[in-house]
Amino acid sequence: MSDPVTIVGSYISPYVRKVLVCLDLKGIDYEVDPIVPFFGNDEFGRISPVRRIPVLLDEAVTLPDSTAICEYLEDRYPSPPLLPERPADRARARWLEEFADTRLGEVFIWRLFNELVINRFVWDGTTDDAVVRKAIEEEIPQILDYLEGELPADGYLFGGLGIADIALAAFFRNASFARYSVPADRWPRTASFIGRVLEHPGFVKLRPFEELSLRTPIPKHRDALRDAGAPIPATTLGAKTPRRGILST
Ligand SMILES: N[C@@H](CCC(=O)N[C@@H](CS)C(=O)NCC(=O)O)C(=O)O
Repeated sequence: MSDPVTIVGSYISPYVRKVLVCLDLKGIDYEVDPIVPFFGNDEFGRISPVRRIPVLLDEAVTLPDSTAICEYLEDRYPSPPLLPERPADRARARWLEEFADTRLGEVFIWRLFNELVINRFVWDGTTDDAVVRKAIEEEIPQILDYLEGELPADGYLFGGLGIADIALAAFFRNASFARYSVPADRWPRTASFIGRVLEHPGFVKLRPFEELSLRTPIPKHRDALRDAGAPIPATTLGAKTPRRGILST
């Protein structure tokens, strides 16, 4: 039995969530060093040169970036698969994952979540209401109009739960942390799809740790999560004070 995989990154991050659900789906043991974005130490900056979470460490590789990590997991542990079989479906799954990571990341994380949560609780700043309003009135509707035409009325996108389902739903979970939910009267397919995916056991079992992280002061995350039964490793790449990020979006 090899050592468990270590994932560096907070349960609050959608990119970390995406990786943890994939690990769970494939039945791979893991530990989580739950550092909040911006709170990495020098060693974290060495292994994640853009200072972003998640990072995976195992006996074979140290790897940042959720997409690179999930592709590695898929190559190393092919069953059950994260990607469908047909080339056209595989291509579409990869595109929807990319759309989630870039556009949903930009709007749900950098606009909504950043303004309502990170600015206040990491940087002691205030919320720019105009940014939040533009996200809710213009940017999110444009995303939802597109998804409404792409998502299935029942089940998941390509049969079993896969990378595109997981990546998309992971961002809507952060939207819910910012008290946003998809209006089901205007986007019924999207609302029911997101609800269905977030009820998958892989997502459900992360909820207590996400909720605990949200209500616990950042310096106490590790201890609180360990006490609650989260798989926390003995050492951390966390720092006591935050540093501004390297990338702007
Ligand atoms: N492309 C990366 C994006 C990861 C990302 O943006 N992570 C955020 C947390 S949700 C982060 O680490 N932000 C800190 C920063 O930008 O400095 C991935 O897929 O892993």
